[in-house]
Amino acid sequence: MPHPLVSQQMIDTYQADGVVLVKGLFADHVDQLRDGVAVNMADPGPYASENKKAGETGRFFDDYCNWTRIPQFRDVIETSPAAEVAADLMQSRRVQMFHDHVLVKEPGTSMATPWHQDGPYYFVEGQQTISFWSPLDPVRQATLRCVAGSHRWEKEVLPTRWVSEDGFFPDEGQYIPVPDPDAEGMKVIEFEMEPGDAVAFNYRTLHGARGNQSDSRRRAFSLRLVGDDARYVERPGRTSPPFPGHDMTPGQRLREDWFPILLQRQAGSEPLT
Ligand SMILES: O=C(O)CCC(=O)C(=O)O
Repeated sequence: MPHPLVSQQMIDTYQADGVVLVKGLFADHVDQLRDGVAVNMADPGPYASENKKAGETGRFFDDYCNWTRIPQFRDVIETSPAAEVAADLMQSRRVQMFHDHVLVKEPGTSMATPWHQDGPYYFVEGQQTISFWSPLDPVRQATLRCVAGSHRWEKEVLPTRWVSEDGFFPDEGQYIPVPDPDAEGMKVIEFEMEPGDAVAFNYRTLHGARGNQSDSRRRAFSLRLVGDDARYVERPGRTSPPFPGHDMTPGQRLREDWFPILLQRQAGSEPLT
């Protein structure tokens, strides 16, 4: 049986569309996550950035890979139902930590999060991947937007730098150009969400978000996990996140001392649907 937050229909939707809403995934952890975001913003890590193009208003802060130093994040990762839900949606026996990401758009932030797939920035290959994007404030217009079925596209979308819009890697040949899903009539899935709800999406799902023109903050916590078929893959340059000194080789599972196993279901104990 899947976790009570998950239905068979959600599993089917996740597999077919690469995106599904998980109502209340972090509902019991909203205050803890807000505290963690406050700690993170007061004491940013080495990868923190302020995403601002010339002429943009507001503040768009993001930072990642802080769960080992921010106890609130570690506790949520270890005690919330995220790993169980991830196993069900990915149809994976194993769930392994990848990293956390905080994205805050203060009121009046004009900058949109550009359309992108996360996969091409990462050194991870595989279809059993999942990112949980959870707002810590109610979201309407500044919610996450995902293109249904894009996780099955044959070629990856060109990864770019969010502010300069330059290609992220020197070699751009192997990617398709960044589409404009609204103009191109693609099926864009988005939800009005309450704090602690989560959008689950595959690393290859094309997604983006509008700026935050509302008068309240839009704090979001993202948790990235991987499943059975995830393997280390070499990219044409430094990945994001980079994890310097990781020492992994192509085809290897992610090293468990850096990316701990959060859940391992025994064969036969949890019938796959
Ligand atoms: O919060 C946002 O604006 C974008 C989030 C995102 O791109 C992600 O979580 O991968």
